[in-house]
Order: sequence, then structure tokens, then C-alpha cells
Amino acid sequence: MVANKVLTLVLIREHARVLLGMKKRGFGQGRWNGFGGKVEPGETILQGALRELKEESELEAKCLDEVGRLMFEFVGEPQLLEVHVFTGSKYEGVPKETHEMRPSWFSTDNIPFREMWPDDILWFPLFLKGVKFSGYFLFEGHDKIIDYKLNEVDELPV
Ligand code: 8OG
Repeated sequence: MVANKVLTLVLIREHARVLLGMKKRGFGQGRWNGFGGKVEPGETILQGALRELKEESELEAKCLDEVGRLMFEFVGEPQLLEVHVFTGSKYEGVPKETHEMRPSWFSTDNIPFREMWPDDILWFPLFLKGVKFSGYFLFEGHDKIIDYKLNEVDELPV
């Protein structure tokens, strides 16, 4: 058994717009996404989410709520990615371009799904609806989903 790789994903939402960043390097390069990354040893998942948001956008969130849990499996790779999705609308600072991300606000009715991870078009509607969700996606490569499950949930898995 290989332990899951635990990651965070933060979507700052204000009224009818969402802050995304164009990933400039590494995993997911060339795709718009929320801010986040690997949780470091010794920090909680929430601390990891706050840290990555600050590192990648220079925003300091005042409050983040966990709203989604997404599991990703890639054919041929034993390690599952366990992504904890957080959202919040209160923050300090102004989004700034960093070495990793170029931030931009998107209207909730104009999310750039064609330039995002292919699963996002499936779960974003639940996120935008304001409900909690849990999903599993099996990828072949980084562009093709070959199986998935997605549910609206009352409580996230522990
Ligand atoms: O540290 P690194 O940049 O590699 O972290 C990856 C980020 O990408 C992290 O915030 C979690 C997020 N992420 C995935 N897969 C997917 C996905 O399919 N959709 C979205 N929106 N984000 C993802 O790892």
C-alpha cells in the first residue's frame, strides 16, 4: 500500500467571480486552476491550504471552508492524489503574479473549462452551487478520464 499524496486546492470566490491562476510550471502547467499544492510534514491540511494560497497568489485568506474531496488515480501510477478543496471569500491583499501562477478573476458563468483539468467541468457546478462534493477520477495520461464517480455529500469523508 502506498500512502496517498495529500494536496490542497483553494478557490477564492467573491460574489459571481472566482479567482484562478494560470499554472506556469510543473504539474498542470498551462491550465487554469485554484491555488494549492502538497501538504508539508508538520502542518495541518488547512495550514497547507493557507500557505500555498499565500505563496502562489500573495493573498491571505481570513477563513477557508473545506467543500470537496477529490481522489485522482493515474493508470500505471500506484499513488493516489487526495485533493482537499477549500473555498473562502474573505482575504487580505491583492492577487499578484508569482513564479508559479498568473492570477485572474473569472465570472462564474465564464469558467475557462477548455483550459483546465478535464474533471473540473464535472465538479465545478457543484462547487458553484455551494454544496459539498466527493469524487474519484481515473485518468489515462493527463487529458483523458476513463472512469469517475462524483457525488454531492452532506459531510466530507474523514
Ligand atoms: O504542488 P502542485 O502544484 O503539484 O499541486 C498540484 C495542484 O493541482 C494542487 O492544488 C491540486 C491540484 N490538482 C490536481 N489534480 C487536479 C485536477 O484534476 N483538477 C484541479 N482543479 N486541480 C487539481 O492535483
